[in-house]
Amino acid sequence: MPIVKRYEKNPILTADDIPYPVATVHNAGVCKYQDKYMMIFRSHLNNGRSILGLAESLDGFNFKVSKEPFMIPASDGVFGIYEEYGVEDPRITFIDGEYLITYSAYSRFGVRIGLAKTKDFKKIERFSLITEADYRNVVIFPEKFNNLYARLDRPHSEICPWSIWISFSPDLRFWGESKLIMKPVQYHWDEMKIGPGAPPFKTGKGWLSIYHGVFPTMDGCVYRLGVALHDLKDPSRIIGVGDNWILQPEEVYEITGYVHNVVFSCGAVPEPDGTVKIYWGGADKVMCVGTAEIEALVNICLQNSRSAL
Ligand code: BMA
Repeated sequence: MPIVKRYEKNPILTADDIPYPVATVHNAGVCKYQDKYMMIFRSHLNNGRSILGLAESLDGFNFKVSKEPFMIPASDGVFGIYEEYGVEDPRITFIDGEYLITYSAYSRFGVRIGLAKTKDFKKIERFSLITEADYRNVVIFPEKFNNLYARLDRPHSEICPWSIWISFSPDLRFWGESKLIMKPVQYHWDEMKIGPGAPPFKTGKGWLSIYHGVFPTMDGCVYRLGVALHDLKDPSRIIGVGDNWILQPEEVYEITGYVHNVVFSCGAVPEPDGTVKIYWGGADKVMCVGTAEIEALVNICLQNSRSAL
């Protein structure tokens, strides 16, 4: 039995489903909003730069795409400067009555993370650029800890393998108390670099975080997904990291596409029946979904773990 059961009608969205010209639809953040699932996905335009689109669904599997893009690079102000080359890889967190959207903002100055907010998926307010350059994969926890927001992220470094860090903030604007909490493991499926995937969700045993890990081969890099469990009260404490990946590129739409051999997640939706819907981009080209038992993912972290650091 695979840990993540792929939906039999994958891929659930392709560029053909998008009512404006795009080359891909991948790396989507997904959340529940009222009685619907909302998906904010990334698309490469035909010039290689990315924008974000919106789709909604009643069952989490069949999505209807909005006619217009959801977010295109800002044209002026500070966001205009730092989004010049595109916006990518959105993640959604619901907290304090609003949906926070973190995304990678690309420009001639590098990649940094933007934070936008929405209450209704119609009006969107860009709030702040919350990192300097050379950060990606920011996911915000859906609860505060000692009155502070918490986020996981992945800075780039030449000295240290690219690892997962945690930071805290009183207001979502100013972040600090930063600490490296999880590193790649040498000659392991995640040895080259790791990064947060979906925003963590709460389980009885801890916060479950789905992350991606990259292994370099002679045929290019392979992107896979793994799981880690963080302490419920102190998310900087990792209880266990699963030794094995939970998902790797296996289907044709994951092995070949825009970039070969990629499964990359930016969103997961836990359900009341104890399962979680995990969403991932296949080969940076299409959107896919699968389901897993939350308890099974937790057990992977607890029973067959590798060290976090
Ligand atoms: C990463 C990011 C992701 C992408 C992945 C695989 O570095 O750019 O957006 O899915 O590479 O190409």
